[in-house]
Amino acid sequence: MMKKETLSQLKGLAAEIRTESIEAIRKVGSGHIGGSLSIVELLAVLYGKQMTYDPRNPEWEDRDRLVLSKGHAGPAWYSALAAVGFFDKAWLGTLNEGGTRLPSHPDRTKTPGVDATTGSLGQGTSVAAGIATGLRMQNKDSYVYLIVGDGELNEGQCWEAFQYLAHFKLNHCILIIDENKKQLDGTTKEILNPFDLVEKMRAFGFATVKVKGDDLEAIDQAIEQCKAVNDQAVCIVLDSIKGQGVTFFEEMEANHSVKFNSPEVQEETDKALAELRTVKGRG
Ligand SMILES: Cc1ncc(C[n+]2csc(CCOP(=O)(O)OP(=O)(O)O)c2C)c(N)n1
Ligand SMILES: [Mg+2]
Repeated sequence: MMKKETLSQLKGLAAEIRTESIEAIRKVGSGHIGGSLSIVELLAVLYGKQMTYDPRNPEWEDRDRLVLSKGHAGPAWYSALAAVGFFDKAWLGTLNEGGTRLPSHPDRTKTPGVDATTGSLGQGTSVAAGIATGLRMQNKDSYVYLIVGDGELNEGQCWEAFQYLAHFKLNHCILIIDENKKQLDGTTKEILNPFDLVEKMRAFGFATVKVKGDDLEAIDQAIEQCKAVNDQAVCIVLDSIKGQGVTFFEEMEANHSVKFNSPEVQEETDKALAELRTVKGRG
């Protein structure tokens, strides 16, 4: 069981990441709300509890790494990085502007705390496998967390990287598949059925657990479980909701990229932000 105080801190961090993601995307006028919000609780557990890092020294060689292979969820990652002090929160208001340090998709040359440039789906899986290999060759205990979208699994490159991770038992690469059941223009089931991802990953050689994407304690426990495995690759299937945590976005059919151009969207967003402000424990 997680301490009450820790859980409350993580809830607060999640509320902050969710709020900042929505505000940053709204300021740009449109953006990837659905896939950003589905990983908010995961990011809160990673940056609020599980990951080892030093925001004042983002290049610290003993840090854990994160590869956000579904790079279009960059706004959520930036909101998490700002919340824990990698850079000034004011940067979030420059999302995707000309000359920004926070481009819509992550760029490792621009943003403190970003270890891999992503956005072209599939590619982050190989980058993470490479980082995990490098860490093992250097006898480091650091972890690399690899976040992949369920629609992203349409990319064959993912399966090549997974087979490699499984063969070399690279258990310090913790693979998390964000199973929010939707991709760009529909459900994964109707576009290219992924079938049962837990069975599939097990068949691929991974020790696999499935957890609810909004359950902070369960996510934390799943990561602990992964860390206890030492002779097999590891995978968490995150049973999440696209647009997670804001009913209006969860229920919106086309919630991959949302335009903030109608009074209804603006009003509903204001309501959601007001509700999020009531969450205790925010930094
Ligand atoms: C190689 C490549 N093809 C297409 C795209 C355009 N694209 C961006 S997001 C996306 C859908 C991804 O779906 P999923 O992985 O399920 O993301 P999520 O539901 O988490 O937003 C697509 C097709 C891309 N970024 N890269
Ligand atoms: Mg998806």
